[in-house]
Amino acid sequence: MKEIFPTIPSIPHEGPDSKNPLAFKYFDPNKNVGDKSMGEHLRFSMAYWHTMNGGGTDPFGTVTAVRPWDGVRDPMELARIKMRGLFELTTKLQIPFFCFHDRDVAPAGDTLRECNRNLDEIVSYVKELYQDYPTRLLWGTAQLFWFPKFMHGAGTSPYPDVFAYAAGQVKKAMEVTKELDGENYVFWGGREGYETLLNTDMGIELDNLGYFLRMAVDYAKEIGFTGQLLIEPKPKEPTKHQYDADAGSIWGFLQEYNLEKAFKLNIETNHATLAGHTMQHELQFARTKGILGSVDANQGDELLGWDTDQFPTNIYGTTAIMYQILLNGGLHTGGLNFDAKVRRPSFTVEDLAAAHIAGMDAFARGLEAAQAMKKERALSAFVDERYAGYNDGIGRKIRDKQTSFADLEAYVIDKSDIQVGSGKQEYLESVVNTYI
Ligand code: XLS
Ligand code: NI
Ligand code: NI
Repeated sequence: MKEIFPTIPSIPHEGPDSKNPLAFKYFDPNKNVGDKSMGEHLRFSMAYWHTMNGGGTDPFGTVTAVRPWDGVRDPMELARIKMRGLFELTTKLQIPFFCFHDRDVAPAGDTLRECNRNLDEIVSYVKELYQDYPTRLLWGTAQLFWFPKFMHGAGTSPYPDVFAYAAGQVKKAMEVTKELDGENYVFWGGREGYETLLNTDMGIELDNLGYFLRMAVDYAKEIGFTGQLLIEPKPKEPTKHQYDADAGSIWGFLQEYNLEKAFKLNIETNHATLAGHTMQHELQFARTKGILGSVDANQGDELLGWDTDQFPTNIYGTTAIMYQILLNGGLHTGGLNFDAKVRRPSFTVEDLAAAHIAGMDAFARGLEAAQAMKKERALSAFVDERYAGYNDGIGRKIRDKQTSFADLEAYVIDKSDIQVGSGKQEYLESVVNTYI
């Protein structure tokens, strides 16, 4: 079969001294890190929408990317070439998974029935590609934000015809995800929010969104889809405000609609930044509540207030992410999906490969640093010590919820020696630096 990316070789591991841009310096899937191999820890995934469809456009300029399929006009032929391109590129990069939105991979039609027909054709093609390549589906999702009908939202649209269309579209996307053995299914509510409260009934919108997700849970059961359902938080962009703003707001929402057992979160670094949180905060919150499911691996620019979706190359960041993931006992069916795009001036196919390599190497280093930090209890020993007062005495009673305000008053009323310790923030920051 003729290669689609003949200039991209199978990427070798050459070690940190290599100057070859198309080689791994740190990522080595067979290397043992703790009780698992690096490949088992780092379940990387390629995002179809960025890597196959991204052209480098921005509000000020047209496509810059040069791609092997430039000039192919027939939309179904184009869809097939790009899909085969994805399988070839992921295999060469040793990326085991991919993710897609329904409308990324096959052209839309005038009706949902026509969209479904085009999608079915590509899904059978993916099944053929499964015979020749090892790449598999981490998650599928429905694209409920591009077309004009979704301008007011999908599950939160004021218009029932749009709500129904979105339900039909998600139904099909879930069927397809199951057919391709997808390990998870993602909901990202791009337009599930509002532009202005002057025209918005928040009560109807939130209730409808809760009901929409309830029907999705029921349908997953009905068709026997056993993958994990995930919600991806993001506070804004494209809308002014999105209801799934951050991990904390989703946790409250899930509990109100009795959905907290059915969903976990797919947490994206750049979305945490937009929410005014660190990625560690989002991951630690989700982990603490038992809903850390998967990660969209990218990074934002601290100086820019939008979703720049850059490849994750900041080792301090990947270390923090991998530390939380290790404390979570891994991501289970989840993975590290590069929801990231090359910069507009990085227009060559070599840039696509180099960008993924850069992200994979940064995560390899983050994993090793985090594993050492965890093993040597560099932070956890201090944290355990900090809360040790709750292990016995009055602290134990508080943890066991065996006190009243009157008991606690009696305990402290004559105490003159109330002691606290230092938080040692700067010291702990220096400890983390010794692992990076
Ligand atoms: C957009 C989101 C999107 C989801 C999938 O900001 O990150 O790409 O991951 O719909
Ligand atoms: Ni994402
Ligand atoms: Ni994003």
